[in-house]
Amino acid sequence: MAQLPILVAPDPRLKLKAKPVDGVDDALRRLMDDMLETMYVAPGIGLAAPQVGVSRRVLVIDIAKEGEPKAPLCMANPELVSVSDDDAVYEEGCLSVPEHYAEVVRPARVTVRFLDRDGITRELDADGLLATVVQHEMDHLDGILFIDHLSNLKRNMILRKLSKSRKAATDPAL
Ligand code: GNR
Ligand code: NI
Repeated sequence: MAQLPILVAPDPRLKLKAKPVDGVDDALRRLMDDMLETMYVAPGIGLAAPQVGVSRRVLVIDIAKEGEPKAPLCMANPELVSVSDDDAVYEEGCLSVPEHYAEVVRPARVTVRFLDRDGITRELDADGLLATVVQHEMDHLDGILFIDHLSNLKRNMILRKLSKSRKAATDPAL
């Protein structure tokens, strides 16, 4: 397995709409495994392929807490089959928006259909944190970040800080 570099906003590659995969082959399984390792090391509870520069509809999730057995979920070509009418609010963060957190409103429950690591079509009913993370990761596949759910003022404030800290890292004179 290998760790992959995670892109940080504002990076134009995070804004692209990712393409579906044709199916799950060994190369795609390797990508899923590398994404899981990258996510566990970060650490994070989800990761979408566009965050590692791969514009394909692939994501991984593990919301198991520290000390609990790992519970990795791999999804290719995920689609929302249904969403609840009622909403839930969670404080979200993103590995591509480091050190910024904000409350985001999303449907409280979703049903998602996807290809698993073996290429088998599955459906998953998610609520609570899992429902939020599934939607957060699926947003990445459409070039949407959690900050796109905030007011323009909050989003621009965060993006300005991120480009400043990138410039400072590239050129300490700034
Ligand atoms: O690690 C992550 N934590 C998190 C917390 C609340 C809502 C969503 C997330 S996903 C995030 C990892 C990430 O950036 N996935 O794209
Ligand atoms: Ni994210």
